[in-house]
Amino acid sequence: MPSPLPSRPWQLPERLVTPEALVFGRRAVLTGLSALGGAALVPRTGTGAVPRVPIWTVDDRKLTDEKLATTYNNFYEFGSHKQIAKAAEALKTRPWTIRIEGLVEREQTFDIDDLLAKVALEERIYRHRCVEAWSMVVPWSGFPLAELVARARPLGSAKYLVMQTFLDARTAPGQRAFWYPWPYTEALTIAEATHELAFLVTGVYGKPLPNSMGAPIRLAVPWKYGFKSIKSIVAFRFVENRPKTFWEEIADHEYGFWANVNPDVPHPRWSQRMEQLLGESEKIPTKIFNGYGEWVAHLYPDLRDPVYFR
Ligand SMILES: Nc1nc2c(c(=O)[nH]1)N[C@H]1C(S)=C(S)[C@@H](COP(=O)(O)O)O[C@H]1N2
Ligand SMILES: [Mo]
Repeated sequence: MPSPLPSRPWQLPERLVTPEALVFGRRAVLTGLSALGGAALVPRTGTGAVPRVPIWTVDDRKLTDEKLATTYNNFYEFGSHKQIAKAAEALKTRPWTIRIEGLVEREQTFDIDDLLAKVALEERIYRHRCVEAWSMVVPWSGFPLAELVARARPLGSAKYLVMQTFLDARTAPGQRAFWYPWPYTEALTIAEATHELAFLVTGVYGKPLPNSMGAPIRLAVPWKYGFKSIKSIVAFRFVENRPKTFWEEIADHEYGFWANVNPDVPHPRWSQRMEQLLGESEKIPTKIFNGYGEWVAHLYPDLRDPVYFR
């Protein structure tokens, strides 16, 4: 379970100091450490149980209140405002088919539950920083995107991984807005997609992922602005050339491909220096790569080039 990289300040157990940890983490950690190789288990989505011993955590911010995180959302398929949780309940998340396409040894289509039966789920507490300057800290559960990439067996010619959200304007009224380039599409380089922080999420707060947060499976790439963390994914396509993503199609000068968090590179319409944690009154300073620079900066050849931060 512990991962191979050395020295991570956010790694448990010593540094989990938020009050919520008493409820969410520390008890589980103590139980997990005291016996049976991390046996603090809670029942969870898909198959089996998730050890509630986060491999990654956040030690300088409190967990965001569950109710807030699950009801203040961006999910344009259900409306271009934050109160989409109710509308998103219309999405049917079972059965759910996932396609693996493009430059792979063999294209495949499978049911999400078949996939979940094969992967080990784990919990990770990550920061999330929306490009709009609000943020949260949430305990995701899921498995590394690298695991899916490995199972997909991409060809050497694959340079990017493109992900797409479902397309169904009957259930998702936002998709009737014809001026948006549906379906929502995001992409990462293969190096980013196989970075150990890139995480496929199937649960949050120890429960199955609510529709509002992108059930049944969404991405979490915590060093990038939130719009990269695509929700309700139905397809993973390996390609050679960089695709245009949903937000790039709409406004590439505002929402670029790289979108790495950087307080020093303002959005064309607002500063990125500070952020509003959901539920907090004070704004706090935004960190480069959202606090994950030590682990991801090497992915970008020239950190002075602002292109990586748009
Ligand atoms: N399919 C899809 N994925 C999406 C979005 C969206 O509108 N549609 N919004 C993105 C944005 S801008 C953010 S900040 C996060 C919000 O995740 P949350 O609602 O779970 O906080 O989802 C991202 N993923
Ligand atoms: Mo966002």
